[in-house]
Amino acid sequence: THEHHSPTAAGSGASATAAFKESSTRRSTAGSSPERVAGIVGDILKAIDDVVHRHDVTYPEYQAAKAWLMSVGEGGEWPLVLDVFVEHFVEDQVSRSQHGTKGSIEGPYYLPGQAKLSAECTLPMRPDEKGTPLVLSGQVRDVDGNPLPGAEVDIWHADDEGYYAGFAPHLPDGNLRGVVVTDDHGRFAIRTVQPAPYQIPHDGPTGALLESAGWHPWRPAHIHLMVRADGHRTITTQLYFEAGEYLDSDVAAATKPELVIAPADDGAGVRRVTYDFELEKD
Ligand code: MBD
Ligand code: FE
Repeated sequence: THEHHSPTAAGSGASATAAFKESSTRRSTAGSSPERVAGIVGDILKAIDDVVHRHDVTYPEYQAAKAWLMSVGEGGEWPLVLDVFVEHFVEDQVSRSQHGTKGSIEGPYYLPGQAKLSAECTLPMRPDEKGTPLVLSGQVRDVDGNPLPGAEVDIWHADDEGYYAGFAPHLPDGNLRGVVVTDDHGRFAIRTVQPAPYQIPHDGPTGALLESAGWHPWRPAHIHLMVRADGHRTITTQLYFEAGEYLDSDVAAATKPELVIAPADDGAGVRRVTYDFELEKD
């Protein structure tokens, strides 16, 4: 195990909470009318009512749920709980009206303002960064096939031990994160290392829930991306690895067959793969 430098749920949760609150684009209200709020919240409460009746929920169970919800807040685990258990429902709904590359959830560990990198680049990493070298290359295009030069491929992923920079105290800021700008042909080639499967922090209330329900805490190895181009709808997505462990049992239910890549060894110990992104106009 790597417990000697494992970030605690409370530690990474506090960082994720702070990062979310700092992001100016999320501070704006959703702009929903009172009718819409009443409709949505009213239906959530009705759904809870339905569950209470169907499962004949008892007072001790209600009190346990109440205590758990309070501990999630106290432990700073709301970003984790919501992004693991709820975000995929919203992403699925939104993606029904989105053309081009399939999206996936953002999760709790995006950090804006990373180093801008040229189209052919190596992600910032430690000199002794562990993990199989991986080169992800491709092209960003609009849905009509026109290349998008100057598009941004904002990429972040866990290291070979499954930890994210900014959410694990032993990692340097910006490690395995970057904003890659596509060249005149909309192309990019990013050298990095293969991420490991990710175990969500399980020493806090989220872990206690997983344990109580008999669910495992793993996400398959994945690379997060946010692909932006002027005048186009940003795609937030993730790429997964063929035959990867937990592909079919992602605790965050965020995999899609279209997002599974199959890097091949180039004979020199580097795994290479191509993935193109298609953005629709906004
Ligand atoms: C992650 O790395 C992640 O992608 C999600 C969705 C939840 C927790 C950790
Ligand atoms: Fe992740």
